Amino acid sequence: MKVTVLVGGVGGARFLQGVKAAAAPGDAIRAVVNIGDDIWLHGLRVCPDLDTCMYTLGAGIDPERGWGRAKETWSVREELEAYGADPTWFGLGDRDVATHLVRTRMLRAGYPLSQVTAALCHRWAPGVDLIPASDDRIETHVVVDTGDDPPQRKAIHFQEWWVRHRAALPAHSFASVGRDQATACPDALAAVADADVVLVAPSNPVVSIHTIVDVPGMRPALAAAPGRIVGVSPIVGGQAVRGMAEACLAAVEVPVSAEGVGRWYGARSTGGLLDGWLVAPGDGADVPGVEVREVPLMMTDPDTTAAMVRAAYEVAGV
Ligand code: GDP
Ligand code: FO1
Ligand code: CA
Repeated sequence: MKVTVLVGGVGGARFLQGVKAAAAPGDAIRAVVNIGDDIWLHGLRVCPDLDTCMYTLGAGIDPERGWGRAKETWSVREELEAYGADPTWFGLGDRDVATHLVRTRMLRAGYPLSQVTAALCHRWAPGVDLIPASDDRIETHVVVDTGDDPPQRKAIHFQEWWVRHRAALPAHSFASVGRDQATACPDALAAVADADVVLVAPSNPVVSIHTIVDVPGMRPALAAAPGRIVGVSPIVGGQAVRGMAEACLAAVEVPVSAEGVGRWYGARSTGGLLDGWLVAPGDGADVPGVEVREVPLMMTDPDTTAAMVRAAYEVAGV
């Protein structure tokens, strides 16, 4: 069986562990990964969601933080701070820096991000083909108030909003900078076009999943996908299981509920994304045109997550 999964960072990576645990020998697992969080820092290209997936599946992740490398040290960060080199609010660990050095060198040599990612994955052997949603540069920016009088607005990089301000600055909207000039990665389109089933991980609906679906070329590919598309809610009991997704949903005026997110994704039969939608027990959602099923959605370990994945396969009929 060929399964393709749309994923962001931590939620996506943990879901992929379940997809791997549910796989039969010979199954092909491909992940289309969000690149909207990517950022140039200190001359290095940093791709947090790709790296979170790569390190998690390659057993190199720091499990407490959920991002970056285990057994990390921070000499580079301390030295950069000593120089007063901005931004000091985003920390690159010493081990992690090696990844960004290799990536940046290959990008500068002209390799597309998808090939660079494949080369980095050669070391980590994640067991999943990690495909960036685009080989082009697309970066999420967030429109916020400056706090000045009279009121003014400005757009800041997603990482500045998320990490520096911990999503506490009210967001008015999100913009995918570079999106209009970008095209979907050909491997991502192929992964959707020949999948037996497409899964939408319980990733951040706004800054992970929507950012992927919004890449030019992705929406028509998903609309035409021969396999059924089944999503998993990241909202359980009316709140995000982890992180600050509520602040993102507020900006796009989507209710923080499994039903709210399901309706926002919409039914594929009416121009939306989904054929099926998994919600947690008790979260019963009415999403017109979508088959909704209640199953436990806590990704406590890969085997528990695998049960969730099998339920998605049942809904998909594979
Ligand atoms: P990020 O890029 O690191 O923010 O990670 P993702 O976008 O891939 O996923 C973030 C989302 O994962 C959050 O909105 C959480 O609600 C969701 N999430 C994390 N753990 C779980 C879990 O165990 N179950 C479910 N259903 N969602 C989860
Ligand atoms: N998150 C933080 O809260 N603080 C950091 O200093 C930080 C550094 C960092 C470096 C590499 C990387 O791959 C991820 C990093 N993250 C950090 C996580 C990341 O900024 C966000 O959680 C995601 O982009 C949201 O998905
Ligand atoms: Ca992310």
